[in-house]
Amino acid sequence: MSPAIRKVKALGHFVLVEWEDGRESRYPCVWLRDNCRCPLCFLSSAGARRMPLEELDVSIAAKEVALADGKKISITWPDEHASEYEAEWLKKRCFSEEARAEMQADLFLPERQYWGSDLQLPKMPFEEIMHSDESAYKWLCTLKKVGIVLLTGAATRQGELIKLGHRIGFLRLTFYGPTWQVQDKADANNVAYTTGKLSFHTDYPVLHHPPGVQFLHCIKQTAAGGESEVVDGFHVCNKMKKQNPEAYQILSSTAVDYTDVGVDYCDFAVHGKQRIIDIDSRGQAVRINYNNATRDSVFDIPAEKVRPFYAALKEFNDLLNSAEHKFTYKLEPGDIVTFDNWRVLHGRRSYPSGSEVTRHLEGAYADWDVVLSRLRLLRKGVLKRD
Ligand code: OGA
Ligand code: NM2
Ligand code: ZN
Ligand code: ZN
Repeated sequence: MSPAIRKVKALGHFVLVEWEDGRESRYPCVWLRDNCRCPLCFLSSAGARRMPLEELDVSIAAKEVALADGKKISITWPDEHASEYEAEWLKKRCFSEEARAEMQADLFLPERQYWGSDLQLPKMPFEEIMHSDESAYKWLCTLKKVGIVLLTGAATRQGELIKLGHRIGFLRLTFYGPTWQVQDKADANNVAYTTGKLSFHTDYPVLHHPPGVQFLHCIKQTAAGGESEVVDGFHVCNKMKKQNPEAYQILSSTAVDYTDVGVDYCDFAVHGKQRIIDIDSRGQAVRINYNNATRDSVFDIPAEKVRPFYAALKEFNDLLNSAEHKFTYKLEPGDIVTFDNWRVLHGRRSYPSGSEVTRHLEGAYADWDVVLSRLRLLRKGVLKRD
């Protein structure tokens, strides 16, 4: 699969590589010099650049280029510094639009499978993903693509999420602790710790880097009520952008104040600002930051913009709750729902309150950086590639 080079030549501020299949790639000289892999310029044990930008001449051009056996090119620079680049390494870094798109897809797995009430909730045995790398890889791929996977058959005691954390690397600590207990509590420091209904929300939008992934492990489930609801926030955003572009614009540009003050793992006074819908440069939703419970009464926008904002939020909220978009299920003891907290909004139906605990979930967070890191390492092992 490693590609061979037929010809190489210097042309102004570029080096042109012609591949065996006749295709051509153009590499800017400044980029080549910056990415010299020699031990002076590059610390291979860290996979990191040693050469500081101060030493880089942005107008540099190759003095001499040569091909070594089709698998490598060598470049001599005006100061006689010599660099070598392997064909495979160059191929992956080709600057053509197609090659860049392919590399980015490989790195960040942007593929999405949108869903509504028709969701076929992906399920996998907990023990299987804990022991098999292939299963764990499949779990994380599905989590990224679909946004939700149900793990089944975990023990019905606290501590299973700590184990799941070790499986990926580590969990994300927050003010609610390394893991947290969702149950009815006296003087609850969060609406989640009551028996009340939780409307569709993402967790922790008060944090400036909200947790990317959430785990909820059902230890005990109430007989009546307590059902779970989920909705694909990105799918709903696509709909809303079409249906009401002005409202979408308001939600994707207005910074909303969030607040969370209390005591749990330690005391906290957290304030943050987030747009309800975070978008990329192409206007595509990349993160939903919406929890109506922690949305602050402080609202930093001009008075005349307030009502249009509420109208837009109401429209978004209505779309989230539409029967066509939401999926309802009920967690059973031993289930662990794992979902993309940047994409999937979740809620719960209320359940009867009483003197004893009838429902108990243990929850935990992880960051997408950690989860995707594990996914890439598992992929390397499973597909036997770099
Ligand atoms: C939460 C939450 C869901 C549930 O704790 O943030 O959404 O089913 N819980 O209790
Ligand atoms: N809990 C479940 O944004 C939030 O307050 C989400 C967080 C309490 C850890 C709830
Ligand atoms: Zn070098
Ligand atoms: Zn929640």
